[in-house]
Amino acid sequence: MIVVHHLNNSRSQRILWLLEELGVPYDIKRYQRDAKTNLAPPELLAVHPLGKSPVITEGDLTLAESGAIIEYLVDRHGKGALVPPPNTPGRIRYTYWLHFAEGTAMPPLVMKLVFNRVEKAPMPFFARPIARGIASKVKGGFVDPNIDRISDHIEAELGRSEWFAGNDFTAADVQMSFPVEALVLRGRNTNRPNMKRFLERIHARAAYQRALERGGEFSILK
Ligand SMILES: N[C@@H](CCC(=O)N[C@@H](CS)C(=O)NCC(=O)O)C(=O)O
Repeated sequence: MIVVHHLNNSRSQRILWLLEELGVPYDIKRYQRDAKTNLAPPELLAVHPLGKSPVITEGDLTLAESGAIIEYLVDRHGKGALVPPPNTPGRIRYTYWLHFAEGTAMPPLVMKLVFNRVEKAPMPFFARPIARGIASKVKGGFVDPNIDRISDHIEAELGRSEWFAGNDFTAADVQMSFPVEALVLRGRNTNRPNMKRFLERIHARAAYQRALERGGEFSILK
C-alpha cells in the first residue's frame, strides 16, 4: 500500500489529488506544521533526511520530491493515464512543466513568502526599518520582477491550450497547480484570467474534491 506522508497546507495535497485522479488506493500519515514557525514536525525526519513533505513510502521504497513522486506514480501505477505518449510535442511540454514548477516557479515564490514574513516579524524597533528596507529591496529588485515574468509566461501558455501539456489534462497540471495558486495569491498583477480559469477548472474536478476531503486542511500560505 502506498503511504503519503502528508503535511497540512502543503505540496503533499498534490499527491493525494494525483492518486485520486489515478484511482490508486493509498493511506495517509498526517503531520502538522508548527503553529509559530510553519515548519514540519521532527517526526518527518524519521521518514526522510530532509524532513519535508511530500514523501511517499511503498514497500521498501521511500521517495521525496513532488516531481519524482509524480513520475513514479504515473509510471508504476498509471497504466498510461495522465501522461502524453513519448516523443510527441505534448510529452515535451509535459516534461517541461513538470520540472518548471519546482525548478523555476517555486524559488521566487518561497522567497516572497520568507521576505513577507521578515517584514512582519517581531523585532526591536530600531531593527525594523533596516529589516523592512532589505526585504523591500530584495522583493522589488529580484523577487517581484521574476514572479511577474513567470506569471506572464504561464498566462500566455494557458492561452495556447486548455491544459499545460495540450488539450488533455495530465499530471503536469497537478504539478503546476501549486505554483499557479501561489502566483495568483502572491503576484502583483491580479489580471490573470487564464490562470484563474485554470484554477476554477481544477477545483471543479471530482478527484480534486475527494483529495480535499481526505487530506483535510489545505490553504496556500500567504
Ligand atoms: N521541492 C520539494 C519541496 C518540498 C517542501 O519544501 N515542502 C514543504 C511543504 S510545501 C515543507 O515540507 N515545509 C516544511 C519545512 O520545510 O519544514 C518538493 O516539491 O517536494
